[in-house]
Amino acid sequence: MTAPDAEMLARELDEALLARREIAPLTKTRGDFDLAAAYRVQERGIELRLARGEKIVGYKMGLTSEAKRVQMNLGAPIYGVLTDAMRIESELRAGDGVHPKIEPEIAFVTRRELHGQITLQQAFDALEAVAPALEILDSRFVGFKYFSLPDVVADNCSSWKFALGPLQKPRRASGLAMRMSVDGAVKQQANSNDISGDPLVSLVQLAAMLPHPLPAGSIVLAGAATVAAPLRAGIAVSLHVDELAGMQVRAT
Ligand code: OOG
Ligand code: MG
Repeated sequence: MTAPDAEMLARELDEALLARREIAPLTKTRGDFDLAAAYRVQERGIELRLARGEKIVGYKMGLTSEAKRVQMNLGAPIYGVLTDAMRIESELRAGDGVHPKIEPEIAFVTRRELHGQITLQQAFDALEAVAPALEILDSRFVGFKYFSLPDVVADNCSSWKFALGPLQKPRRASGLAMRMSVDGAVKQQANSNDISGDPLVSLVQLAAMLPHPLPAGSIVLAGAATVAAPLRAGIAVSLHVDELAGMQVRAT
């Protein structure tokens, strides 16, 4: 794909985001494109957001658990960009989205730059903090389904909002029980190792996939441990991760 095409697709997605409008998968309406082209569209889309004053605060890994790969029928880990405008504290308006979904994650904050092939130990040594996290996705595509990996990557991996729980001092986040509840009833349970075999592996993978160094001070979402649940107005979603902390997001 040539540069103007990436620009055009990024604008189409950005307009859908701003208008809260669903569009057909781009690979269906605009012709097939590969993953490399999809990341170029994603990058152009982020540039549009930066031009509106948003700042990059980190990255998210997606499809790092088998549960998510099966739910979305897509095969391989991918990454997207997080901006400050996507971060929420504990409340959001579900009606500001199109078909939002919420999923339980683990987040890392880094204190050193990371780049290329790194070991688990190097990833661990670069940590500033670990936290439970809830990601709220909202695809720009019709029905939030039936899209290909390049479509999802172009759409910044369905990102919309995210919330971090209390930041904890650096620790391995492996082998921790995770429980996501909706209005107090447990909806999803998993082990943190359902994320990439160990959530820290997601950070190793991100460093290897990014075409540039991951800056110190980045927030990194390791990917959802379970399938995502629909987010409707009026519900409260809580996440508890053993040995870390609890957190809650309320949708109005
Ligand atoms: C793609 C984004 C996946 C995760 O944590 O696996 C993701 C999607 O589900 O639309 O954020
Ligand atoms: Mg996610």
